[in-house]
Amino acid sequence: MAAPAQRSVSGRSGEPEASSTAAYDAVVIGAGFSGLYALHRLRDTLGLSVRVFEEGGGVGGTWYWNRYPGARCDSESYVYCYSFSKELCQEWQWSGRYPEQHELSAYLEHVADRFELRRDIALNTRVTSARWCEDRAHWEVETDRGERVTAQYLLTGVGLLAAKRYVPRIEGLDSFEGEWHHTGRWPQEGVDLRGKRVGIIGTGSTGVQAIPVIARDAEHLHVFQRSPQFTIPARHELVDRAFLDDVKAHYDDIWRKTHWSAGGFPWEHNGLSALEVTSAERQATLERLWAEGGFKFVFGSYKDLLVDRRANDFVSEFIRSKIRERVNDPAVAEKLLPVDHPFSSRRPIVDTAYFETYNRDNVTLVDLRDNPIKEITPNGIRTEDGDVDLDVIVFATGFDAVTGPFFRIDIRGKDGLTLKEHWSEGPRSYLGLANTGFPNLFTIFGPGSTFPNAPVGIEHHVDWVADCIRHMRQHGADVVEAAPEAEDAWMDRLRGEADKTLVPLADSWLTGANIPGKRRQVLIFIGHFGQYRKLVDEVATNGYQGFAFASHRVATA
Ligand code: NA7
Repeated sequence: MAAPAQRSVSGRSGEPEASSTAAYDAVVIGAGFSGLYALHRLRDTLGLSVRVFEEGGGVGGTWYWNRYPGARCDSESYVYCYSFSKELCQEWQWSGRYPEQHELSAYLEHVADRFELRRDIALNTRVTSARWCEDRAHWEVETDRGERVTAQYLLTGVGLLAAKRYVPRIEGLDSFEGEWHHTGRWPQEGVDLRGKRVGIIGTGSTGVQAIPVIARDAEHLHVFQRSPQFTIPARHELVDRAFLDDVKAHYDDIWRKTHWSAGGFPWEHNGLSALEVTSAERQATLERLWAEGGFKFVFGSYKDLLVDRRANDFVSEFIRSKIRERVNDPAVAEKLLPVDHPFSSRRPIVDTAYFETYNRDNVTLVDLRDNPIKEITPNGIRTEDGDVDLDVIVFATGFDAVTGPFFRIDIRGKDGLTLKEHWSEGPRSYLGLANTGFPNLFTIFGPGSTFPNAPVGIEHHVDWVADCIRHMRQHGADVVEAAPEAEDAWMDRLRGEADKTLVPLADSWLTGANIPGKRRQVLIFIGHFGQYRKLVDEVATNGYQGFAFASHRVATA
């Protein structure tokens, strides 16, 4: 395969050469789980020349940026990792059930070293624009460091969330005399919260992880809660060295199950409806899953939990009863009960001692539904009921998900059409992988793809793209584009799948409802991951239905 015309190599330091105009087979945006695997797969198995641009000062993507206190993965370590290398699976030792941020970051750094990826990654380099050049059938990519390169293929590995944090506009923030931080851009050197009066806004997955940890250090923690949440206990302690060693002995089987499962985990629902069993049976099942902890409570539970409101009500009420048990003060417990959305209509949350934290003397819950924030003052947060003096404000307020990371880049397809214009009525895609009018652009884990345990979904996408590129090269095609009717049909299907579930009932980043003014639309394919995988794979085996291939060389001959 083609070597780059004028190679611009950046090593560990990530220093790009100024004003380089190298030509690559592929450019990959982002060096998280997606970008690292894409580089390895395209370079080392297809022989392509590849350049990866990463905004962060290290590899890791989400796990580079999210360093807030308590940051850890809520998927089990042994499946929240790559499966492509048996050797890597056997070599790497996870310390426990859910890896903390630093462990995941170390894992991805190790992957970068082990597969010699660093030499093709430019760190501290943000892609600012990517334009499709129809005449030359390639992408022209520019970075904020003045690098200009071309590539036949452009792959985005920008992630669903971390690249575009959301800080709500609250009057007076600029006047605050203490420190404030968003959890998604936590300072590298950390923040010393010992003895400080801390306020945290947001009780999503991030807030739920951060609150118990911050409470241990802070003199006092005020939690500003807008919506109460359902959470499932993590139960780290149930996985030990012996279990993780046993996983290694059975990895092939575990991956086989995981790759075709509903959520990218090695388990399936129990085949039963929550409506067809007795209440004693249901209680026993839920108690057993509750004791096991983690996402199995969702994906290893009743088959109608996520699609039938009546089945869901049993489970939602079960969790509410647990919250009442976990919180000592009944008045506080009442404020913590989620009542405005069904369990799992938002992305489920896994917690460690979250609700018990409200039993501490140094933690105060501020219920923003009764007592909204009026403004931020130099000294803290002013609510309708009065002032809360603070040294530090933590925004655990989430991200402009799915579209936000793309809109930070000026991406232009055929005839100068911007991605923003193409997505003016909400993001579109074919299979979550491709867009009409944007030839040779592949969106790894992009809008309209599934949202399973992330590395599992990412590996599938990257493998699919690599196979597609191989197919093109074998058949003399150098341009691929999704047909408009295929994209339309996929969007219809996406809406149809979402409407079968309870997801549209909740305000969350999954529906775009977390950002004021953002169009409300289910942004991903809500459905069984294994079935999605089968469907997308069948598109390929049936000759890439819905895609049009062309040969630029023939067209311009
Ligand atoms: P989320 O899940 O979007 O949660 C954001 C939280 O911030 C949530 O509790 C919001 O309340 C709260 N929020 C947002 N804006 C405000 C304002 N203006 N006032 C008060 N509270 C506000 O983000 P996370 O970072 O926790 O998790 C994102 C994903 O990362 C997660 O799904 C996992 O996939 C990992 P709301 O509930 O909207 O009322």
